[in-house]
Amino acid sequence: MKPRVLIARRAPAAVVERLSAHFDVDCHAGEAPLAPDELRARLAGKAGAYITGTERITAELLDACPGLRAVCTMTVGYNHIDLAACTARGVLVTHTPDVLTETTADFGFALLMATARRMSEGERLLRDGGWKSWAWDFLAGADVYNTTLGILGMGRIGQAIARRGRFGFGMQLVYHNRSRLAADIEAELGARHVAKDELLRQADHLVLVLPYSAESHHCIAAAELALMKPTATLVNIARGGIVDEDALAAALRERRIAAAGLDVFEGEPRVNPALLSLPNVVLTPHIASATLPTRLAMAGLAADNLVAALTGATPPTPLNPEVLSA
Ligand code: 8YV
Repeated sequence: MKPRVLIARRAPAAVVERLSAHFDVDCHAGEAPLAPDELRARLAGKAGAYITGTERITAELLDACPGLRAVCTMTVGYNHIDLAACTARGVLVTHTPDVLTETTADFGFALLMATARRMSEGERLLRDGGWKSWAWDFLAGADVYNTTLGILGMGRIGQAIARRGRFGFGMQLVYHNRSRLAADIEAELGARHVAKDELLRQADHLVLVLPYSAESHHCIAAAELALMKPTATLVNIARGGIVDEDALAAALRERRIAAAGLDVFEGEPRVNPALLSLPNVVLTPHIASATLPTRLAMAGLAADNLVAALTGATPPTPLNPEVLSA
């Protein structure tokens, strides 16, 4: 008998086909994510779960599904999965790093540009018939070229954004990360590691690309925003919960920072109404990795992981490989 797996969100046909060749597949084909109790019911008796960022894997869920052996998420971030609880129960967890790095960095830079140069504001004004004439300071924004790019979280995506800033836009680079980059990478990028407060003070454009955890929850709040330049731009492509959105909305409203570009939100898909009413924030619906080739690559890698995990092979990108050797 083939192992039973759940594909918890609508997935590319090629993925369903590939998984069906190995497993008895239960597909949730609806557009909305399964509610937690539906997810629990559908995962009961399954050996594998193919999930995305909208499915939360908690200790309680794992206890209700003791047959589960692998959780494969089509995301690089894994804050929706209780990794320690999975490891403690011998459940392998995999994610999809690398395949989305450049695409996500492209988007991070696009959001930075759109925010600094007030593109959404300009388009809204034009569509609303508000473009009447020329004025010297009409929609004047912030320069990007030859300014200081600050990056909080210097993993793969942070470094890809840094390369765009340095080699494409002649930017000076400052960053803060738990661990410092190797000296040769710092030298290649011309990146200076600074304390978080210094990063906030120096950046003309600050991009958040750090993982979300209890430690990074609201790590950009009123006190941090107060350190930033009044002309600065803040971009978040990591997770919404990293930023205290009420504090950010207040800072934007009072022009204590110039503008923000947000692709992620604490209660997404709900967006804090305080942000929705502000002109100086560009809002996008969590689409940083959303190109067709990249999403197909992520979906394919998640499928490769699930097939390997349940057929005794070594999954390409495990998060808790210690489960494999146990
Ligand atoms: C995904 C992401 O688009 O991979 C991640 O961690 O945030 C995005 O690439 C999203 O989570 C899709 O499931």
